[in-house]
Parts: sequence; C-alpha cells; structure tokens
Amino acid sequence: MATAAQAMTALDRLSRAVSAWVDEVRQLTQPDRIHWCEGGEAEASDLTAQLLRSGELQTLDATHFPGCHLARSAPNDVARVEHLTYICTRSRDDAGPNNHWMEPAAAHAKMRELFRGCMRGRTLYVIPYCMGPIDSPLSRCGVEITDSPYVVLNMLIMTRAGRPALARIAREGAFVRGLHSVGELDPERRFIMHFPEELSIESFGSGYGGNALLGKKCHALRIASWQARTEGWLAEHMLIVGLQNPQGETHYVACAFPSACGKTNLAMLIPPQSMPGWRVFTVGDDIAWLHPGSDGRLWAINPESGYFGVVPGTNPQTNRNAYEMIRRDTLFTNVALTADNQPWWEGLTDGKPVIDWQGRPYDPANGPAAHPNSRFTVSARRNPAWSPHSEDARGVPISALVFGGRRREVAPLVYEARNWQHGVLVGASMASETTAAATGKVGVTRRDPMAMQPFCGYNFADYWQHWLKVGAQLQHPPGIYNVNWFRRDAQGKFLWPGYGENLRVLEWMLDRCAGRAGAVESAIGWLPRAQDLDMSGLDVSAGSLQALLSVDPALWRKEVTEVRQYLSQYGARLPAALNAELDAVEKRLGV
Ligand code: GTP
Ligand code: SPV
Ligand code: MN
Repeated sequence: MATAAQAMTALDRLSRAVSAWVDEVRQLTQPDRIHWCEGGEAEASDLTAQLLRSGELQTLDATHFPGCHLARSAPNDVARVEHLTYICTRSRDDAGPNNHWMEPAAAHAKMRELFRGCMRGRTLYVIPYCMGPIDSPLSRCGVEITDSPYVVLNMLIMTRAGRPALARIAREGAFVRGLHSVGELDPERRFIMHFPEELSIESFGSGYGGNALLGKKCHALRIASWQARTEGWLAEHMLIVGLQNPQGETHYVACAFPSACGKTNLAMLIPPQSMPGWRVFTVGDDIAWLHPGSDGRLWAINPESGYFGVVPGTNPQTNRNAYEMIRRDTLFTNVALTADNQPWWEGLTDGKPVIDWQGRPYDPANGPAAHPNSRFTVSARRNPAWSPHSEDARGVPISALVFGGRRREVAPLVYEARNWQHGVLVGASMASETTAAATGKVGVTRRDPMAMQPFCGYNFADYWQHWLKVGAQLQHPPGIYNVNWFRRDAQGKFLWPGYGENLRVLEWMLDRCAGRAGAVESAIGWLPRAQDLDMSGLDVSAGSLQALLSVDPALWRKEVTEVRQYLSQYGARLPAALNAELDAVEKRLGV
C-alpha cells in the first residue's frame, strides 16, 4: 500500500474531478486520514489485518476454511431498509408510486447535517470502481467514498476497483458519486438517498450490503436503470447463466427473481445426474445490464465481479458448487460458529452451532443460529462454473428472459408469454412473498414487478414503456417466461424439488425457443404438458406435476383483478399496451 500522500499525488494527476469532490467531502466529514484504494491483493490483506486487529473481523478455522473471515453487523443492521430508501428527482412523478420520494434540495440538506463531521477519528476511503468488464463500452464507473473498511473489503471483491477504474474515469470524465458513512448505525438516523439526475448517491447509518456497497443496488440498479432509460438499454435484477446442451450448443438465459428467491442458486445450478452432457456456466448472479445489439439480439453483461450471496440453505445437496466455493477466501457476515470455529448456518447437516450470529452462546429460543439474511462475499472466479465470457466486452447473447417469484399458489411451475408485449405484462404482474433480504415482515405476498420493486430508480410506468420500446427494437427478441419454484401442497411442502432439477424447466424453454418443444395454450400463456418436460429419474408424483402445470381460472380471475388494481395507481402514465394485454388475459379466462 502506498502512503496516502504518495497515492494521492499519483492518482490526483489522473482525475481532478474525483479529487475535487473528495476534497469537498473531506471538508464536510472531517476524517483523520484519506486512503485512495488502488486495488490488488496487498491492499485487501492490509485491510483484513487492520479489521482483525480492531476486532471487526475474526479468522475462521484455517484448516477447513482457509482465507475465510467472519464479520458481525450491528444486530439492527442486517438487511436493506426499503422504507428509508429514497429516489430524489425534481418531479415527484418521475420517481413514481413505486418509490419513496424526497425533493433533492431537502434531501441534500438533511444528509449534509448527518454527514457533517461524521468521519472525525476515522479514515475516509476513496474507492474508484468499474461496473462491468474494465474495457467494455457497456460498463459504467463510479467512486464510493466510505468510512467503513468492511465496505471497502466487500467492494474490492464485488467490483473492479482501484487504479484501472480511476484511469477509465479520468479518460471518460463521468462517474457516479456515492458517499457513504456508517454514522452511528442508528436506525433512526439512516437514509439511502439517490439523485438520478445528478448521478449521485448518499447513504448514511448502515454498513450492510445493499445499503452500503453502493456499486451494487444503488448504482448498478437504481441509478443505472435511469441511465439505461436515457441511453436505450435495461439495468435489471437478473442472474445470467449459460446452458450448454449435450450437443455442445450454449444458450444464455437471464432471470429476474426477487431478493432471496433463487438467483444465485440458479446461476450456479448443477445438472441432475439424469441429464448427462449438460454444462452450466455462471456469468452473473444478481444484476444484468441488457443492451440491444447491432445483430437484433439482446446482449448482457454482469456489472459485478463477486457474489454477495445468501448463506442459509447452502449445502452439498442444494448447491455443491456454492458450498465448495465458500470454503476458502470468503468473507462471511452474520453466520454462526461451531465449537471449532467453523462457520455454521441453517441448512447444514454437519456440525452444530455454539455461538450465534450475534456472538452469543447459541440458544434456539433466540431464533436461528445464523441470521436468515447472513451472506457470503466471494470473488466470482472462485465459482467452479465461472464463465470466462463474464469478461467479454460485448457481453453474451440472451435467448430467454425469465421472471419468477416465490408463491405458494396461483403461479404454475412455468409458462411462456405469447410475445414480448405480453411478456412485459407478465413481468409487471409479478408478485412474491417477502424475504429476510429486506427489513420488515417475511412471507407477505406483494407486487414486485420484474423483481425491481425495491430497485427501479424511476416511475414504473415509464420503465414498462421503456421495456416495450427496447423490445420493439429487437429483431430477434428473447422468449419471455415465468417460473415458480416455490409452489406448495396443502401441507406446506414444496411441490417441486428445485435447485439442479430446475434445469428440466430451462431445457423446455430453450427447446421452445428453438421451436422443438410442445406446449398447450392457456389463458395466461403457453404451458408444458407433463410429457413436454424431461422427468426421467425425478420423483415427483403425477398429481404434483398436474398441480404444478395447471392454471386455476378462479384464482387467476382474482389475480387479474388484483393486477388491474395495482397497475391503476400508475394512472395515465401506464402504457395502454399493458391494459390491452390484461384485457386479453381476462377475456381468455372467461367470466
Ligand atoms: P439475493 O442475493 O437476495 O438477490 O437472493 P437470490 O435471488 O440470489 O436467492 P438465492 O439463490 O440466494 O436463494 C435464496 C434462498 O432460496 C436460499 O435459502 C435457497 O436455498 C433457496 N432456494 C434457491 N433456489 C431454490 C429452489 O429452486 N427451490 C427452493 N425450494 N428453494 C430455493
Ligand atoms: C438483494 O437483497 O437483492 C441482495 C442483497 O442481493 S443486497 O446486496 O443487500 O441488496
Ligand atoms: Mn439481489
């Protein structure tokens, strides 16, 4: 690590715009020191050593978990805070009914008072980062200023951070400004503010995930969705996965599932034994930037370079690749510990917890041992299924887009939209049960269009219009599908085994795209018949499969009424095409 002064002069020459802003923030926040992040292993190990000394990190059992550490967040700072997250546009309507809104000047004034002097006694870190391959014209850069070395450590894994990013910023002159301070971690003094018109973010009072790693949800979704609209592309809460069939052809699929609804798992899927010859390659597990290509197809890059993934539920049966991936060089947040200092979480069959995620002796009366939103941070390259095309400047071509939620009833296992316009309605109608990824009640079904309810940086009505426009531009649009891995029986048991077995459903989609697979038309779209899915070696009863592949007209009529009511809040701004598609579904359902 160069001394701050040396680094600053060298980097200063590269970018005056960045240093002018850093100086402004220095005067406001009054840090003791400034550290410019350059990236690289040495910097990460220095930071780790520092966090170990201060007790903010602890080393895990080096025999079984080499290079792994545990961080514990404040107990009241364990997830995204949607109720404290704002879009601050000049016009309230530009933020839309889907966002909390604050007038930009009022928001800046509020945040200025919170940030004033907040870094006294602390180090101010400057993290220049690039979202996307460093040499891709589709990538976008940002700079996060933070007083949390834990955030720096995460950003070094999750983004291409450091010197090359700063060089690109100096060349391009443009970057997203993200100012972050953990403040006092007081939930009463916690705000995540976005200023899309200024390409800036101000986050105070939380050190956790999507609230604090500003390159992720704040930049790569909320700000980027706004940029994407003005520039003609889409920033989406989607995984990107490559599926190679036994004939050796690879097709890429991008899937939007809400938080903690299976993106990382699907992105790293392991083909079931009964599907020999299939291979899976992960391009991204959380965010996709989609661009119409000059060939009329839709192309995707993953702006991130690491995974900030849900730990509970990870085991050799559900996701062996993830289980192996997080056994070295992984930063764990809020998991439990075994007596021999190994990380432990619900869903592991081996070992038992003795210390819970808050560092207390484990007592089941206190709830789960690992926090349900405990996370691993790990470099994407540690994934055995990592796709080298993750680094392709032009991205990968997308054959199918998939929407999906967590719904115990109503939504069948899979169905195909009739066309792009109908697909936009399918995405806009998504609903899902809430999860521990955000604070608030878990298990409540809510509308979550395109899995973007917490992440769209502007009015959903304008966003759907933009989706329609992008689709109209594509000569070869991907097929659009909807899935639900989470249907349950009357006893509350999942009807579908999920995880690796989901490949059977993806195979059907790809065969549909290639004009090879059968389907039956229903009011809501095309569904596979039982014989259209490869069910070899799978233990799902005919009755369960029947339930998974059926559309209950009564339930769906109710669903259509709810969707209509939901969409009506967007008023005259709602694209007429969506109402027309909804009318058509209703008509097909009959009365
Ligand atoms: P975020 O990182 O919050 O955006 O979540 P995600 O969408 O990447 O979800 P993830 O893959 O981490 O899965 C969340 C939870 O759902 C985990 O506990 C998984 O074990 C569980 N899960 C994932 N896929 C399936 C599936 O196919 N079936 C079932 N039943 N559970 C699943
Ligand atoms: C999500 O909540 O969708 C996540 C975790 O991927 S966070 O980074 O906290 O947004
Ligand atoms: Mn996510």
